[in-house]
Amino acid sequence: MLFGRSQKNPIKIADKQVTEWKYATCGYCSTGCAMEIGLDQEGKPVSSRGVGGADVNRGKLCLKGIMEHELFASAGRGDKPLLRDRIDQPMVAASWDSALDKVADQIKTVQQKYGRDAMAIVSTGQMLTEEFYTLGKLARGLIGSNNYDGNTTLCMASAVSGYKRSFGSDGPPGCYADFDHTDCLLAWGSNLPEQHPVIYWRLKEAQEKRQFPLIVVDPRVTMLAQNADTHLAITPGTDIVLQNALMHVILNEGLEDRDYIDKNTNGIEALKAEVDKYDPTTAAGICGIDEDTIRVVARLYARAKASMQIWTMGINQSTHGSDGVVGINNLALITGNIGKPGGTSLSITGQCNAMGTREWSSCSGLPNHRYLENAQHRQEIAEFWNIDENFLPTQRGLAQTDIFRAIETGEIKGLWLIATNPLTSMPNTARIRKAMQKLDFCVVQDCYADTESADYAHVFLPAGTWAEKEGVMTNTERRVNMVTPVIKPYGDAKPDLWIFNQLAKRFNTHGKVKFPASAGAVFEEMKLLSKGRLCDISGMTHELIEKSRGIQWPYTQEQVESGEAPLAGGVRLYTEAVSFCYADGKAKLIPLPFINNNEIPDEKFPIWLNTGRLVEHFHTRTKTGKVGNNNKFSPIPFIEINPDAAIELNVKDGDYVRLVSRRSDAVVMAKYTQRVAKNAVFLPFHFHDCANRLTLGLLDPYSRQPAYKQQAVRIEPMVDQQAAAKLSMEMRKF
Ligand SMILES: Nc1nc2c(c(=O)[nH]1)N[C@H]1C(S)=C(S)[C@@H](COP(=O)(O)OP(=O)(O)OC[C@H]3O[C@@H](n4cnc5c(=O)[nH]c(N)nc54)[C@H](O)[C@@H]3O)O[C@H]1N2
Ligand SMILES: Nc1nc2c(c(=O)[nH]1)N[C@H]1C(S)=C(S)[C@@H](COP(=O)(O)OP(=O)(O)OC[C@H]3O[C@@H](n4cnc5c(=O)[nH]c(N)nc54)[C@H](O)[C@@H]3O)O[C@H]1N2
Ligand code: SF4
Ligand SMILES: [Mo]
Repeated sequence: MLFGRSQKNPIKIADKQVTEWKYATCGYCSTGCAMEIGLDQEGKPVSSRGVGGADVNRGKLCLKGIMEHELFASAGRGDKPLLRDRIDQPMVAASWDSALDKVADQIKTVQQKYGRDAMAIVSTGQMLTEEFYTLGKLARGLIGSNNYDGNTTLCMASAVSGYKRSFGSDGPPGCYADFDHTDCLLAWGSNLPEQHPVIYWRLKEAQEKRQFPLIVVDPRVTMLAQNADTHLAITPGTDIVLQNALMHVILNEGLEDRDYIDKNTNGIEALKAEVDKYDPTTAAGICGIDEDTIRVVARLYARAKASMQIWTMGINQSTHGSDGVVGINNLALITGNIGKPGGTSLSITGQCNAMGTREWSSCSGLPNHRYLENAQHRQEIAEFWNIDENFLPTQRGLAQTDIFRAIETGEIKGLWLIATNPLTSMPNTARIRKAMQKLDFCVVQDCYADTESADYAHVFLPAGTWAEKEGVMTNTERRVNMVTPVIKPYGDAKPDLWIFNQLAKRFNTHGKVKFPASAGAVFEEMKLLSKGRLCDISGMTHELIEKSRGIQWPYTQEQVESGEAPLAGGVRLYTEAVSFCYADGKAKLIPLPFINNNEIPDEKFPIWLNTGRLVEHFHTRTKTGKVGNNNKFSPIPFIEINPDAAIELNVKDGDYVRLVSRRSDAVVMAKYTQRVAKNAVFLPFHFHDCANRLTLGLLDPYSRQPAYKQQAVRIEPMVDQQAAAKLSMEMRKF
């Protein structure tokens, strides 16, 4: 039999007639792939390609990046400002001036009536860094609401909090090049091949050359787990038990790095006393990993010359999220695996510029990792911005998740959402919907007008997106890279930076605070504020960043002037002895007692519900839901279900089922796979009125991040499959 197309003419790919390529950094995930967008003769974006000379991706892109040029003119883009007085009225088109006037007036009204903090601002990890910095100046310096935070609370907050607790500062210490030096890689709750495909490619390439062991901790057989040497299918929410048990073995078998511990850390005695309670036999009973495997993994990790850990949402999105990060850092510190090639604890970040917002947005503090709680930091920033120091609060306000609770209680009356879609992304949709209905005033600033959250807006501000704008983004490995304006914003949409600057004029009536108009000028201002700090970018310029295809911070002016600047910037942090950010330069070892406080399956709700992502979709599908070749892969919501469980329930592969939690229900298709255990299902969270109708969202006490990955549901078969299919379709907006 003949396979292939030998009897036919070869496939011809139509020439896209690209006449110019323009530089950008991908606007989806935090890998930070350098890319170029091809424009045809009319200046229309027609193609995307990876940049060969870029250190991150070396010419590669994944299936989201490769189709990213299709976004600019995709369905649902906002093309003009929209207004209404009440949310049960239709929106009407308005001029920019009247929309911005209304936003400024309403913010002032809410603040006068209910107090400054009654106006909350919720931002994102998906704007450019210059925009983050400018919004921070406006929010903290002029509007003066302390209830200003970002969707990063749903995402990176546990990592930030864990880094701060262990090392005294935020800032991932490692880089992708660590894969080329490591002798052992331990990955916690991270599915690189689907969520960071190009980081995975870097890992795979390194592994093929040097054959180091890959150990994956994940309750589900993810694509990364399928490629692992050892897969530890952990009981959901028990990672710190496993971490404590690994440390138990290491400390009791003398496998720790005593010299490193003595020189660089505080707290080994208290840590040892706690982990002594987690012998492998006891731990196995809680975390579900057998005791011998725990011992083998502990020895592998501790004996390797350089060991690396990475993690993503399987750790962060838990009631023990911050502790899980500290546990990873503890393991790294007791074995001396920080700041050396291949020895690191690297948080894989999420959104394209999750790092930029951590560094510069002032969301939970002040620019460049400064704290509101620190008097000197407040003084420095007040002086630099030319505002009264007493205008700044002395303690951070509410985190994003607490802001929605304060709307419920009436403490917050106004909400400005910027590049985030909480109606789909927050846990317990019904509760969020009710909260949104309580607001006196809501403004949504988004590049799409058809988001579920825009349904609750009094004003909609259409923003330019990604490469319709100019500025920088920082990726997982602290690499700052450029986005250049490839095309002008869609319709009458405007860059977020322009919107912030126009609003600033309406609050800055005496012109005391300077708001530079161009991204380049904003960047120059940020450089001044970064000098001498951990995140020093004073040696960078937009031009140099583009020429280098991205530069890692720290990258100082002194290094550049003395000719000592490494080409790619600061590859690793904490490379010197006692260089941590606590006053004595030492890192903290912190004991982590385990308290099981998750919603655990029981008789009524016997199945673990795990939620997460698919390679073809991004978040709430405002973007990938509109790109044919992304949406086609999974246009409808589904669960992964173990065939043994399905057969017992009389559910066939492809049947629609009803998932019921203590919050609500959702109708989804059942897909058979042995990737999930018999007592668990996996549900992608990308679809509106689906996964997050069911989630509980208990919060981590330190980071206030929701536990999206652990909750209990039951599965109900549905008799009328046609009606079920219709229901499932109707639940989605697009
Ligand atoms: N294609 C695509 N890529 C993306 C995104 C996207 O939406 N689509 N989003 C980006 C963003 S913002 C983020 S934050 C990242 C997220 O990237 P990842 O965190 O890699 O993705 P998730 O699917 O959310 O969750 C990762 C894994 O956590 C596991 N997990 C669940 N419970 C536990 C547990 O108790 N312990 C452990 N150890 N693991 C557990 C899940 O089974 C899942 O496989 O992806 C980024 N990249
Ligand atoms: N059940 C469950 N829920 C989850 C998760 C999970 O794993 N499970 N993961 C959580 C995580 S890690 C994250 S990061 C969140 C993401 O949650 P969200 O941030 O709410 O989701 P997005 O769809 O990314 O929303 C971003 C919005 O910004 C808009 N946008 C994009 N670019 C621009 C721009 O340049 N300017 C402006 N103004 N708008 C822009 C998009 O159109 C979109 O509406 O979801 C969280 N929710
Ligand atoms: S791996 Fe991430 S940054 Fe790279 S092309 Fe894919 S979505 Fe974009
Ligand atoms: Mo995220």
